[in-house]
Amino acid sequence: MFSIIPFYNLPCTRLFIVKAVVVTMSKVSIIMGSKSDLPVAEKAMELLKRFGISFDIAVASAHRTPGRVEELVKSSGSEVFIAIAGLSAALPGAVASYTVRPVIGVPVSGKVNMDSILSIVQMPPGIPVAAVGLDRGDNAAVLAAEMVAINDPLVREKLCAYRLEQAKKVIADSEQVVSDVGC
Ligand code: RP5
Repeated sequence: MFSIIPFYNLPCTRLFIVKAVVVTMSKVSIIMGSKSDLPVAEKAMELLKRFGISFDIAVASAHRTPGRVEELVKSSGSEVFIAIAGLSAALPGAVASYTVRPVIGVPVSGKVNMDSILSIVQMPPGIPVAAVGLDRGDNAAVLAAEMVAINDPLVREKLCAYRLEQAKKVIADSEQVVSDVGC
């Protein structure tokens, strides 16, 4: 996306600079509050790859780099955000404050696990964040895929196949348990 900005405006001289605004075109944007959240993001990336969904990833902290969070959200062309954060996990809410696109918050475990869960679940009225369980980057990816699938039949097919695979595993596990127990 390009925007033309009046730079110097004199009667006979009109100069413009063209400011290039890089807009990322991935379907899903993953933002982590810290590099230490990467293991949780990896769970999400693995499933997004499986579903054939393009994504981008960045580190930006709601507290340490609030301006960067705003820039990332406003320059993202993604359909869905996955925001991953621990401790006083303000990141998902901060991301949601800059967009009306859906934001999925992933609380990250630490010494006190309820802190990040409540920070994400307890958003004030009007600025909701969809919360998944502690460290559940995988569920964040599935939920993001379900949102993308609304307009993408290929992703929908892959989600159905994923469901089927899980159901088959439950049946296989059951048969294994019955066989092991010998009844
Ligand atoms: C949060 O604080 C991050 O999302 C991370 O989960 C936690 C710890 O951050 P680091 O001290 O590892 O950078 O903002």
